Amino acid sequence: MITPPTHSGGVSRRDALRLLGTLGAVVAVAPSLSADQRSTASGSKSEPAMAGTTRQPFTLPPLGYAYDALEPHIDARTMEIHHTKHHQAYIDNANKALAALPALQKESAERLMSNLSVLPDTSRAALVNNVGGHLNHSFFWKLLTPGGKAEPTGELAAAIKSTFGSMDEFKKAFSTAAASRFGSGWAWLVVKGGKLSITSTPNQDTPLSEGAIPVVGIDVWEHAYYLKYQNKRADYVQAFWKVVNWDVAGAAFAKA
Ligand code: MN3
Repeated sequence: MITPPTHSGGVSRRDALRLLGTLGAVVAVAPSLSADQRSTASGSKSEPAMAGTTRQPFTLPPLGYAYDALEPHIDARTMEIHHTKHHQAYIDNANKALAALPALQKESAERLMSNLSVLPDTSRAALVNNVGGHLNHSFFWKLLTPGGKAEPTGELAAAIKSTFGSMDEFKKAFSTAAASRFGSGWAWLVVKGGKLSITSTPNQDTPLSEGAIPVVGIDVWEHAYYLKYQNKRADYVQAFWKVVNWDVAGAAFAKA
């Protein structure tokens, strides 16, 4: 069992499940968490890398670097449209869907995506697409950086080596997952069951919904690369390795 990554501050898995059970019954105020616990659970202190502006209403997080900062690997126009149009649209649609669901409005994006069974059937698809889209992109921006380290260090480096044999073998397997995800989606390095593994998800599904915690993720929707790379997704995936923020990945791994 993996504790969902939002529960960084004294909220047990059991409390979280009890809370979500209550939400499932559509009670506006969850009695099992104090206000303090709740703010810690979705708060800004010691958040995992996937957290960010995940409290509602969701807002567009700043990139933390200029749109052209990842050139020539990811071009400025793609970054600007991806951030201000695509990510913003997920946010707007997520907030719109949640406006009709007051019982869920205090929940972080991570918690909603970690517990899909509490979402109403009629809204689940919209929430997975749009809350998931917000969460995935918030993580993705943090995972990119101009001029980062070429490779991970420390515990993540050791875990990659022991799991995949070498950094090269890891990159090869991850790139294959990214290339072979049919249509739109993501490829991921995750921690699941205490172990590193590579997976991919369709659309904006997040590994959190499968009990896995993202460490590295790449957006392989065409909107992420088409202006520069057109049909050459593999070239985009190769370029991605030049701009990975291994410090962020390492912190996500340490947290998981
Ligand atoms: Mn995208």
